[in-house]
Amino acid sequence: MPSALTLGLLRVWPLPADAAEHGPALDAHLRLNLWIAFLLLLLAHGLLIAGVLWKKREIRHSDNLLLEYGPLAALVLLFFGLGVRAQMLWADQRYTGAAPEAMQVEVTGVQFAWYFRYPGEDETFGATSPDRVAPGEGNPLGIDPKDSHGVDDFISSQLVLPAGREVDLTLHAQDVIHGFSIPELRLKQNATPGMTSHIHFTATQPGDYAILCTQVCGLGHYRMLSTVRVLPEDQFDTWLVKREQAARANAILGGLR
Ligand SMILES: [Cu+2]
Repeated sequence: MPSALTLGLLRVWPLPADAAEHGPALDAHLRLNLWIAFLLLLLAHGLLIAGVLWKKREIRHSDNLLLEYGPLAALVLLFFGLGVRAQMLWADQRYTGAAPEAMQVEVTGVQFAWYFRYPGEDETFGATSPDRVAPGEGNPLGIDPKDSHGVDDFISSQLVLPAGREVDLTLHAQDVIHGFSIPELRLKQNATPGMTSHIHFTATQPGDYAILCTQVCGLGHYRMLSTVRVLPEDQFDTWLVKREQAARANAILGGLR
């Protein structure tokens, strides 16, 4: 429903660029909600003004039950429908399950940084344990050196993703609740200590986008800022191979292989 008003509002308060496959449906639902709220506001004020100007002064209950409860029931149905639709859009990234071939990346929130772990050539994450967490010794996620799956895992301070390929993110937190949020990818999911959360999605537009923490997680919350770099698929593959080779070289140097 493009109109002078929407165009004007969008100019004052534009949505960020849409860089994910599921984004347009979410945006359309958001706009639909705003339009319905706006039209209901006009309608309600119109009725109020009309009532004050032309109708009887006394306030009394109508004998017409349909007139009294009909609009109420219609509103309940309308907002219930909008809520169900919103819940379905939300669940699409969470409860439907990612495709088996989706790329796996683990996101860990720590006061005050994000770590991104890739599973390496074996495409399987190594086991971690909290008592092995030692950022000063180069093991901020507590990867267990005895688990062979972990030998080729590598950690990046920047989230690098391919455009056009489904990604399955596994979210963890080490200390308090952090809010993983990428406005351009229309993603927001809490990372909660002791819990594993998943979101899956497909980025469409290559570019650099900000990753924010949307939970006030402590004094350094403001600097819990990272970036996601969405690359065209061939460039992503080059990056991945380079990082996997470096991880393998590290493992050989460290005597793990
Ligand atoms: Cu945080």
